[in-house]
Amino acid sequence: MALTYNSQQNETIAAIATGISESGIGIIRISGPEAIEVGERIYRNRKGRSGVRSWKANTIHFGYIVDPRLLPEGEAEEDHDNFTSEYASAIVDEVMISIMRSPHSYTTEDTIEINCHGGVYLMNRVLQLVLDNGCRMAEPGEFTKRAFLGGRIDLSRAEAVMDLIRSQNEFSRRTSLAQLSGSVSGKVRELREKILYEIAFIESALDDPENYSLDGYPEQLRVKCDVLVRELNHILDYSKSGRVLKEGIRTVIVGKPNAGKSSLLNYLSGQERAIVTDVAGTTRDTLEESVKLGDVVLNLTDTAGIHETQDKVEKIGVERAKEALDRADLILFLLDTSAGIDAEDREIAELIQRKTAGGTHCLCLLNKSDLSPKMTIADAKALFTSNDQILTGGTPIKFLMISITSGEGLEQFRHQIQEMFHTGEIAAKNEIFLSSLREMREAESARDSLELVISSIDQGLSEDFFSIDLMNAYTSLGRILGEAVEDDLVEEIFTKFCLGK
Ligand SMILES: Nc1nc2c(ncn2[C@@H]2O[C@H](COP(=O)(O)OP(=O)(O)OP(=O)(O)O)[C@@H](O)[C@H]2O)c(=O)[nH]1
Ligand SMILES: [Mg+2]
Repeated sequence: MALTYNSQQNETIAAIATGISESGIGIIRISGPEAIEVGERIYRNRKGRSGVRSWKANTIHFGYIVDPRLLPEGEAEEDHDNFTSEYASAIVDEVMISIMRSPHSYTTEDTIEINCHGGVYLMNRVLQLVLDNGCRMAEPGEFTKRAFLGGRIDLSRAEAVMDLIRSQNEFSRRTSLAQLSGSVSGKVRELREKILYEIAFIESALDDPENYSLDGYPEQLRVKCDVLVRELNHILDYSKSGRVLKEGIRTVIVGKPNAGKSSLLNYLSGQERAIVTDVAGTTRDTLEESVKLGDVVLNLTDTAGIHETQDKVEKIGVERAKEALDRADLILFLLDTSAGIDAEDREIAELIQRKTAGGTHCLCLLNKSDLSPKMTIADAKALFTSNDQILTGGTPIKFLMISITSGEGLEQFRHQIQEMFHTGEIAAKNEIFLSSLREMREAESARDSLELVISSIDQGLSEDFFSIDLMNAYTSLGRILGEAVEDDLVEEIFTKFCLGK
């Protein structure tokens, strides 16, 4: 591992490890080489003795936090029969203190945890005493950073700790726990080992051609790289769905004026959130609302109908609609079947195709099926197939007849979304996926490097070309685990942690 302990590691740090609120109990955590000394200075038992230094690891002790400045010198050396009444003014709180000794603690350093009474004032007072007696305030995430630097957890698990603390629903709690247990790390390690084996094989063969033959090797390597690329793509696919489950699907409703966009938003949110009228151009600004749909949350944006307009306010609305379209994971494209397809629909379809070509999902909803329809699903499909080359490689668009008024097709609509993001699948299957964008970027770059190996093989290039890209793939995957990462990346990740963790 490229990282080693730096000077900062020699400092002892402290922070309130529980939330700062009017709770029944709060924990102050102290970690580092001076932790036990700090405890020695500010802890006294019923008889007024300290003795933290002699405590066994993993034990917990009742006693008092005292302000040593208010006690006479040497008082801790002897028993006091009435310590609590005699020195009442020096006692700050009645506590339980636990001790963990290096390397058997979360940070791998000596650690003291003071369980004091909760309450903002009291906890801050105890913390201040701790800081006055030999340590400094911990930075956000610094305890977990030390756990990582001490080699106790890898980066993937460190990030899982942060996610776990922040998790807001059952799914995200479960996946963070899975990541914490090392399932992601395990998979990434497995892929890395396979790559390393190939690097080692090529190196050996180049060094010692008599014992290792490269005859027929490129073909074998190609098959192996193919499998690795597929595995990484699979993980990436699920990772995107996983993010969607955790954070919700950024969904934009687009369509020309009067198609029924606001009606759809109201239907999904179960309330009259947006104004609906038969006047084209009712919605002039974007409007947001989160709704739960089975397993997933849709972060919906209703937009102003996209069309050519001279109206100043409407123009801004149309611009905003286009911006929302750019950011979306899912586009709900509404067509008004009672009106028939026109130039405005074509213009929107073109904007959408650019997005689906880049992997954005799109569901085309042919609304108002209760009225006499002037278009079919085939007509709607024709909006897109006119421009075949953009479609290649993109996400296929799905089509559905619905009526918000009569409810036709709305059940299928819900189903379709779950299917598109295969959310039911991952929630049920305990699939492995990368939960942070950082990890996904690294996995993508590993996949790209492996694809370069394949193309070098196809071009008949020599073996040393393979090694370079294999090494890059190996390094990228290593970064997911935090091996050989630059210091500032570590800095960036850990400052995202909550204080005291
Ligand atoms: N018959 C019928 N009418 C519908 C349906 N969905 C929406 N409408 C009506 O269509 C009109 C326009 O609906 P909105 O939801 O305001 O349409 P919009 O796309 O938000 O329109 P703008 O905000 O102007 O861009 C309203 O009168 C709705 O009641 C449907 O499924 N069937
Ligand atoms: Mg509207």
